[in-house]
Amino acid sequence: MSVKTLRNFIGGRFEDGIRTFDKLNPANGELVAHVHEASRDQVNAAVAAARQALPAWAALPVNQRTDYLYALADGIERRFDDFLAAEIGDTGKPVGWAGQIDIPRGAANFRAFAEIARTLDMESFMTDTPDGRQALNYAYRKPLGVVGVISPWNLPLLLFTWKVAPALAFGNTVVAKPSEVTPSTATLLAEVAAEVGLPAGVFNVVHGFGPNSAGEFITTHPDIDGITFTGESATGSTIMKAVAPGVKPVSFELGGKNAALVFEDADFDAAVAGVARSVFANCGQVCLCTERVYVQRPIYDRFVAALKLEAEKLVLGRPMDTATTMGPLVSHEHREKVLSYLRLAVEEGATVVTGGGVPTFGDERDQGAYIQPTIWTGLPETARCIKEEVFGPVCHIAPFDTEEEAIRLANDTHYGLAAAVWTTNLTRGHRVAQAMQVGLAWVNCWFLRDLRTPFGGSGLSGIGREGGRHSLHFYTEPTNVCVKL
Ligand code: NAD
Ligand code: 6OD
Repeated sequence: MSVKTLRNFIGGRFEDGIRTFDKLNPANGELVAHVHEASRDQVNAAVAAARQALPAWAALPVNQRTDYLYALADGIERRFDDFLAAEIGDTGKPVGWAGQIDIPRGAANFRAFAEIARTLDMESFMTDTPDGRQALNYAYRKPLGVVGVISPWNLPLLLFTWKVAPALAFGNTVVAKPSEVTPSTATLLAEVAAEVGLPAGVFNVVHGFGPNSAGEFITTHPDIDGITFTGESATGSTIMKAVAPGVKPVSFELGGKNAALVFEDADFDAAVAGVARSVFANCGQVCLCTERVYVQRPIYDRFVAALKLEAEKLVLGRPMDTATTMGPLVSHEHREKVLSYLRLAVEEGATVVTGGGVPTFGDERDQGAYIQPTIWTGLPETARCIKEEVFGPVCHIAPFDTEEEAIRLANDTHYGLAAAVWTTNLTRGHRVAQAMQVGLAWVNCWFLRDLRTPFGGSGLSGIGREGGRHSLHFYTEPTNVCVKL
């Protein structure tokens, strides 16, 4: 593949930055792109462009505004192969996953929020007045303003558009920074925005890093009205401090250390397949992945053996090979972090059921960031590998005896993003799902999404919910109008 040059998109024009950095393909170490890092002045210019574009964009009739979102969705689909190649080059994820999840969701996010914006109703109340008459109260929703979007590398297009789409649909303008690790699809989206004639300044893309770079320049900018961020909990904490002086609203989707609970009455084969997916999908780099698996004691040994078989069946292949079921981690740097947990688990007393290191291939994949899918047992619940998010294809499996114990173990974490419960007793399924201290609980499934539902976590996993009408809470501000009749 030819090496790309990725530029910033500011006020409707592509611009070089102050310097470039290299983006490497994690599957083979090859150079993918030279990326232009935005300067502070360029971030300022992007914010100014977004501010200038805001009144006209916010005032557009909703059908006209959302027509642009449908055009963006169509544009992604028109250039599906470009997006697919860009996403795979950036992440090394298998073509099957990226082609079925990442790119289609990029388009679906625009359509979903366009539909929600078109069909919005308005909260209203008839109020009795002290003098025996009535008043009409209604909550008129205005866009928040210029929104800063900062996104991570694990589902780059999906998570970038998950924020950009509602922001635009509800009348905001955007300055967005994709992860420096995965800059390609955001740049393609800027090309599509230019192709469909999105008004200049409505959507701006700046490239760069976090501290002392585009990320920090956005979060500390006085003329940004709110920050929506997906990434690590520690980064969320830094951003909270950065926005505190301006008392800016934030929406945070952060890390997780999610539990899968498998009861003895579960459909065994479905549970094994489902947990294999919730542990190893996208090489374990989904915030919803279940790194803690608790299995009821009567089926524990059989389950460990079956999940080991599933892990060993994964095909660690080239991303463009349709037989590949697990690609590399996103970067060598991230592999170093995951490997440090593989070493730590052994120091903490884990039994390594399978995996535990770096595979060798004897070909160009040895230059990639591949890692073996890994299962541990035998760790104490206090171990760091049980408490901290690894964000790789790893899990620890532990037995439990009672439902109460399973709930206590699952909730014994400072995170609160997601949980998956496997049981054929649906009364138990509802009960346990509702007892989970998380934003999202799945029963007999995992990562099954309906974009109208609330998405987000509590505790270290985030602040607020996005999705469907829930996104209104962050992307709009109501003015209550009270009219005496
Ligand atoms: P990260 O926090 O390192 O980076 C995310 C983004 O923040 C990047 O664009 C980065 O450049 C930027 N950034 C970093 N420091 C910054 C700073 N000081 N100021 C402003 N911006 C800054 O996260 P990551 O490693 O890219 O992503 C993996 C993490 O994201 C995992 O913890 C995962 O659980 C989490 N995640 C959560 C969700 C969710 O919905 N809850 C979804 C996906 C990923
Ligand atoms: O499906 C989504 O809308 C979403 N925000 C997924 C996040 C996955 C985390 O890695």
